[in-house]
Amino acid sequence: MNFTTSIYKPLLLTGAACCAVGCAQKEATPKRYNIVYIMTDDHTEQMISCYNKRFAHTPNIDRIAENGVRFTSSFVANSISGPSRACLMTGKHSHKNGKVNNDHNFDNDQQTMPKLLQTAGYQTAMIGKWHLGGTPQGFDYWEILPGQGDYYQPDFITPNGRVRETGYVSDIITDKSINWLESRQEDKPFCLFVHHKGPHRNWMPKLSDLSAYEDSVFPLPETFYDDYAGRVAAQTAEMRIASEHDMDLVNDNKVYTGTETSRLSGMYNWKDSLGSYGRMSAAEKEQWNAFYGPIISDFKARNLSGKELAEWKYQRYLKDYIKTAKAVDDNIGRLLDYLEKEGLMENTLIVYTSDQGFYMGEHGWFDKRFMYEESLRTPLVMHLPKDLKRRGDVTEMVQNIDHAPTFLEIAGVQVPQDIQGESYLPYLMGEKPEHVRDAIYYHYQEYPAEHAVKRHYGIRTERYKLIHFYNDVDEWEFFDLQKDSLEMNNLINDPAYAQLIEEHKVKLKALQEKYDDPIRFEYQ
Ligand code: SGN
Ligand code: CA
Repeated sequence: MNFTTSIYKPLLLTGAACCAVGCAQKEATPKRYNIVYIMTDDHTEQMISCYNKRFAHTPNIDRIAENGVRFTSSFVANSISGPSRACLMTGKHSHKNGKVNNDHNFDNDQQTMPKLLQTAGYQTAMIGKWHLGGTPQGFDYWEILPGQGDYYQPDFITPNGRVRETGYVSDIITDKSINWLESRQEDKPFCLFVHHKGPHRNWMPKLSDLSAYEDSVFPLPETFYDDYAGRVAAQTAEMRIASEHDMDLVNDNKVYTGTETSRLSGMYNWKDSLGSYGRMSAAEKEQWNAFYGPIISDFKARNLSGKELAEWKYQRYLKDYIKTAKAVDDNIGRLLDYLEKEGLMENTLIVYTSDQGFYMGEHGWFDKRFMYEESLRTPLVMHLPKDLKRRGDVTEMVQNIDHAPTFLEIAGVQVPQDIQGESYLPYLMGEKPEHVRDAIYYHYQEYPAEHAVKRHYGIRTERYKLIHFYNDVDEWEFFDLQKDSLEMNNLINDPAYAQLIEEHKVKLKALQEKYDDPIRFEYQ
């Protein structure tokens, strides 16, 4: 499949684009919309009210979707931060861009979408969580968090060195984004990447949000007490809320009075002045402790164990997570207000997404990594410029490798042949692309590592999912998502599905070949 030809055509037909690079004739006027790409860290569909109203209220993310589109089948190619960001930047699967796990270095010298936009005359800026290592390239302006960054008094790495800011990270990232918009050249289109830290672990809310959602009692997911029968890799994963090893009372549930110790150290060592708690000012710590103090006393007095303890941790986890996400949503509102005030809504594509989905107690878990729905999915909603007519739900399958070719098309840049993603611009224009995917490919490789999720690859079609866990195991899983949306019933040995499983293995092999993944299975 030649993606470039197939996806480039619809835009040319509307007369909206002409290649800005290497094109002799400019017959058509490129629209060259501005792009504001907002990405959070670990924010999952279940916790966004335009996807699911049971838990959290996210009025500003909903506001983006209201006048635009909501993708209902949006997936990542590798459910972990660094690799997901590399997929965004390159439009390629992890094995092609080289960033296969969080530890691996990203080669910043390679072709990236921001570089191509910059060459085509876009002003580009990257503010917030980078998580690719090295020095960002292709941006006129950048200020990035070191590693995971911190919630309070975060450091930023800038071209001029490292600076420590005062305040809460989501507010600061938004201030920096608005400041950059204020100072940009108004006669050129721009692409701004706003990459929030929130709501990443260890879910530290902003002080003014501490009391939000305190009266809520969240329903337990149906699969909270999953016994992982028939799913071998799930049995050994270390991401259980109920486990004191996996979800730590001190680091994660804030049960800290000054004497408790935690297995988790480094930046989350609360005693360390560089740790996330240690970074708070004395006044901030006082407010923090005044809030958590009574919760901790009550918890200690109840001496919980077993299911009661697991459910207490679940309730505290959801509260802290949702409060942390609230600060992000409030700040998205602030950014939208600014864009509205500046009259930028009509010619700007505003994308809201996350680097992957997350478990909010489903299968008893937190974290991500698995190819199961909660973490394979990632929220994706967009406000569209006036001339992009589509509204409502886009149900076709899209993946995070698709942003790069889409943004390039919008900028009128010829999409390079080696980009593996497919532009979703035709959907935004209310058209059908020439090629509609019937399957997405996934490959996760961070093992052995924290949370102990085995390496695996697989495909998801509209109705089915085939996964192969490999490396130190050799386990296949097959799910019928229509009959078993919670993925509890592995059908790999069910004779009734044998034919379908064979067909999916053929399809998986074909995609591994098409994407040229060097790690493939031998089909016999
Ligand atoms: C940290 C977290 C993990 C998380 C990874 C990757 N541990 O190591 O729970 O899976 O980041 O997250 S913590 O104790 O340091 O919080 S990612 O989103 O950046 O990939
Ligand atoms: Ca993440």
